[in-house]
Amino acid sequence: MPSADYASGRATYAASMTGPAGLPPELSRADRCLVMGILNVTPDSFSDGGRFADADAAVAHGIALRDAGADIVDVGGESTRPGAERVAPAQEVDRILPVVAGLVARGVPVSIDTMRPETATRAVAAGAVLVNDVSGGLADPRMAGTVAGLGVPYVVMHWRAHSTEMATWARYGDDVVADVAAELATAVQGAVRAGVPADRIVIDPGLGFAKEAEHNWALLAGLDRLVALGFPVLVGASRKRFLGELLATPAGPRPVDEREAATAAVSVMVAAAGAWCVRVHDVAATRDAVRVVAATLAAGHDPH
Ligand code: PMM
Repeated sequence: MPSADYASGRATYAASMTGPAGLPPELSRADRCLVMGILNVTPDSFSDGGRFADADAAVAHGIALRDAGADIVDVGGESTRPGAERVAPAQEVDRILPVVAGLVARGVPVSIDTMRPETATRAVAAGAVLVNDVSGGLADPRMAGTVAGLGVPYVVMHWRAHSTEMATWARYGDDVVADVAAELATAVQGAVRAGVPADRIVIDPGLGFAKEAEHNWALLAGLDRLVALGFPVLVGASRKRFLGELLATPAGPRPVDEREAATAAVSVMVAAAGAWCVRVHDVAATRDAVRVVAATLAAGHDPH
């Protein structure tokens, strides 16, 4: 575990941060946690919904994310906020395709955030280099096989149910980390059986998805146990509700756009625990944060 044992930890740390096989060389670095910028091309995402629904505005924002330090920009056309209804498949493709193509044309590495094989296929054909499936293959049984055929890395997130009903699924035993790890292992096995090479798989605890605040905190506290599963780990905490609840005042939860310092704090913790990548809205703060972690861990390497 790399977080506390700085003196002997650097090699382990670098190894745990090694990304999935199959990424372009510029994303295959292992000297710090990578930063994934969030680009929701949706009218209804909880934090940035509606702001980038127009393709030109979305492409401009994706370029701004890259310029602010994002290693990769995650384009999504379907909101997964709690309670969200599903978008029609054709509409999802219509939303993401011009944005993926526009960013790829400008040299921005793009991942596609989708549960649908058709959307993944179209996005990869347009140049996306990674498929980020919040359902970990559970929403569509064809997804893992499709990603296997596309030959790109696959993010398998912990997920139990669609947004309209996920709140009722936020029930775990005494050890939520063990439960999530076991369900992730099952999802990973499904992906491997469908043909995705194990070394192309990334796992993600799915903070906020069928999880109450206490579950999210426990997963952050136990992130080293997920890292120890041996797959690159992606974490998405950015601006999520549990941060707003933590920082609430009598007036209510901390507003969504005032959760950046808390988000950067999470980025520090998970980078120190060996996460491969963090998925955030405010790229600049987290980019600085992961560099601080990397410099600290690198300095701890010198034996005296
Ligand atoms: N969270 C959201 C969407 N996509 N993908 C991954 N891999 N991990 C996450 O935690 C995740 C995700 C929801 O947040 P958003 O509405 O800000 O995109």
